[in-house]
Amino acid sequence: MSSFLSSAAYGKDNVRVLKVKRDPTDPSKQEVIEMTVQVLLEGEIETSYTNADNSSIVPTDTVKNTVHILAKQTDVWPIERFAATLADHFTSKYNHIHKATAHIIQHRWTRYNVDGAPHPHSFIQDGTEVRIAQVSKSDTKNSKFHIKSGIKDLTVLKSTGSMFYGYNVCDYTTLKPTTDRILSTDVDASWEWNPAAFTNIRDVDYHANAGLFDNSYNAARTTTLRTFALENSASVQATMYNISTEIIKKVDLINAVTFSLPNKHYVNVDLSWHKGIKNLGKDAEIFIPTSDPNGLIKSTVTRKPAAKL
Ligand code: AZA
Repeated sequence: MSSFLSSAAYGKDNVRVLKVKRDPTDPSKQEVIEMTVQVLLEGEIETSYTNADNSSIVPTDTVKNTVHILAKQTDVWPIERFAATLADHFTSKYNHIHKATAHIIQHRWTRYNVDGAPHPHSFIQDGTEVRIAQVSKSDTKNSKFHIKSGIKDLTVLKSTGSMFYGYNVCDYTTLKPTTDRILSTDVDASWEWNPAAFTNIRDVDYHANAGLFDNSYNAARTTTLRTFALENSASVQATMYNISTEIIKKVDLINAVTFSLPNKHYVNVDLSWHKGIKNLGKDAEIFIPTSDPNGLIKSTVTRKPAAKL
């Protein structure tokens, strides 16, 4: 046969969990976390594909049960810790599973105020934005935890403070340059942690307890929103680069920042055909939101290794 199994992974996707944490001194005071979990396993599983031999398969149903049981038995805040717990579990428990990758989407539940005070156990889903963590762990000697964190589906728009001119012009170009346009995107940002700082699960716990993942998530989100608002953007490319370099500057243990941003066009419409209505340039008030096609701009900015002395 002239083909071979060159890659294989399997597991459970879309495992949904909500965990409630009660304040021991007042059980009506609670926190919640809602997650959608994916776990993929790799290792000596080849014959399950090539020989229909199921003996190496830890059933995906078992993977789902494990997510529920470890969610009950361990601390799942922040999601980087829970993803690391899952990846560590599968590579430790099964000798023939050599790599596990846990990907967690945390849905947004924000405590809300009632009569001016934060309610102890009522939350609002304020938007589609989610927080992401992905942890990969292999069982080879000295292998580290490879952790990625991120934000997805944070939708933003600014109605001025964005330009686009000076681009390549050729015989296919119809786009007009502008010094004032609407800029809108769904932020998809992720940052990769330096694996050298995460040699075992205790390192992950240590940094989680010290607030590293939560503080960095807040810093990345704030930096993204601040720069988006404050900068007079030359392009999506330039803005995402500036945000990425700022995040790398702020958090020492972040090695790389990746952005994938749709440029969701809002097209200024010419209404001059109707009684000479002025709606272009400085008179622009009416725009047509277009869902497609959209620009799609991606980048990864990586920390330069420190110079050797
Ligand atoms: N980047 C932008 O910010 N705006 C654009 C582009 C681009 O690459 N292309 N058209 N409009």
